[in-house]
Amino acid sequence: MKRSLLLLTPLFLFPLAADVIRFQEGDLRNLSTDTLLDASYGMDNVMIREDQPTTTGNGNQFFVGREAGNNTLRGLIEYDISALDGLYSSIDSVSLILNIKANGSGGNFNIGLYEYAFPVDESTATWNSPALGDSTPGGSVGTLLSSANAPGGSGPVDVTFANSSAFQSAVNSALSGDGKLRFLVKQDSGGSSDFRRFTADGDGTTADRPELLISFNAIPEPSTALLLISAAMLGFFCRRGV
Ligand SMILES: [Ca+2]
Ligand SMILES: [Ca+2]
Repeated sequence: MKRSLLLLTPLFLFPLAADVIRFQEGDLRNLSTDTLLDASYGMDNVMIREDQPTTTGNGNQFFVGREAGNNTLRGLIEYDISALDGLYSSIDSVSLILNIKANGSGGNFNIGLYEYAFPVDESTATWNSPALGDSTPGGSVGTLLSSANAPGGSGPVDVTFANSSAFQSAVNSALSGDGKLRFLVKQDSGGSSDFRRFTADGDGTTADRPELLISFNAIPEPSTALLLISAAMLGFFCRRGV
């Protein structure tokens, strides 16, 4: 074995554990160490609705689905994930958890989490003008990142949009771009009067607000790297019988 390969062996034998950061309005946190990183972290989360096309639905809930009259209800979300800059070497997995704690309408149906390519401003977004540069009523729907079943009935219940390769790609694109990860949330099955009431980032209970979880492989600390290299060198010399 070449010496350079032998030196690297311990890095593969003992991969560093992934860290998890949770992005949530009012609570940016390293979950692996339970360290609060920013208590004033802000995200954008807003409802746009077809029956009120010029109204900004920036409250404590956002509805997704369709209401009586077949009017569509959607959510827009934007997270700034640039806190990962300088911390991560690669993205391990990503998921989004939305909470329901109030009755919606109808039985189970599927909800899609889609990539959204325009800057979300929760204080101005409307059905007719969802974002700067996007003049498509209801928002331009991007790549499907993840799907979830939204159960009928009352909450509280969490709806999880699980990891996918497209979801991870969106995270990597955001990190190599402006650091913003943006979603459009919409109904993908069900009837014309089925909708869910999701807890929005404006809710009074921080823990119920939308949570973005990103698991990442950290850049090794210099001391850790030094330790691994020392261990590798020790192994090398032991094998040589020096
Ligand atoms: Ca906000
Ligand atoms: Ca909001």
